Amino acid sequence: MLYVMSDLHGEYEKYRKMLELIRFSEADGLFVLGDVVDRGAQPVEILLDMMARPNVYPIMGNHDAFAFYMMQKLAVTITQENAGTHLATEDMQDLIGWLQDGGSSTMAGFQKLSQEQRADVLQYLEEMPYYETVDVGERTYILVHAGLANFRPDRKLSSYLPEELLLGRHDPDERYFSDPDVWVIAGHTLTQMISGKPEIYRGDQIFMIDCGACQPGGRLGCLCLDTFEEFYVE
Ligand SMILES: [Mn+2]
Repeated sequence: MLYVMSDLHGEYEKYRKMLELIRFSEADGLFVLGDVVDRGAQPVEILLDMMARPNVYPIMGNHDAFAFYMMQKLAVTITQENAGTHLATEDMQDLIGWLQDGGSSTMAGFQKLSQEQRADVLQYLEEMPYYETVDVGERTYILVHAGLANFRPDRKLSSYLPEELLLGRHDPDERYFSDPDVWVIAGHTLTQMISGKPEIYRGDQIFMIDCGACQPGGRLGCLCLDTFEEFYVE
């Protein structure tokens, strides 16, 4: 079976419970549509678990991209020579912004790692693709963190800029592709903002799956692309 979930945001316990709930095995596959890190308590634990599973496929989210950017800076070894200067003023402002946007759990988790683990985590983040496509049955799914901003039917997927895929809101009520078998699956926008409910939102050839795992009243949602069964962890 092939599954999708998104916006885990450090909710390691919910992620583990979900893997149990769907009885995730080596025969299955799971796409995680970004925003693994920040906000919740254990983002780095989730990353390490995903890294150890060859059948979990990450896609970059805006929080993952920014954490990668910041952690690269924080991974610099501080010496007497660079101690006063290795974080420039604008980096310091970025750091404060990141911490205010939930980055402290990611930063704390990263700093507990060995040098070797840090290098592995940075490489894993760096190699996250900005989108994937996958065929299940008759359908082709485009998997992306936020959506396809500035969509045009003739635009190649490879022409979208990172910020269009990571931050661009995808109108969940607009139909994008004339081919009825091409569907988009995205996270990033809370389904509570769309339907008022922490449930996977099924639009016209689109699924929105961020049910707010780290939000009050939210849940972690997971969709099986073979059966369309929905799973939730409170
Ligand atoms: Mn996001």
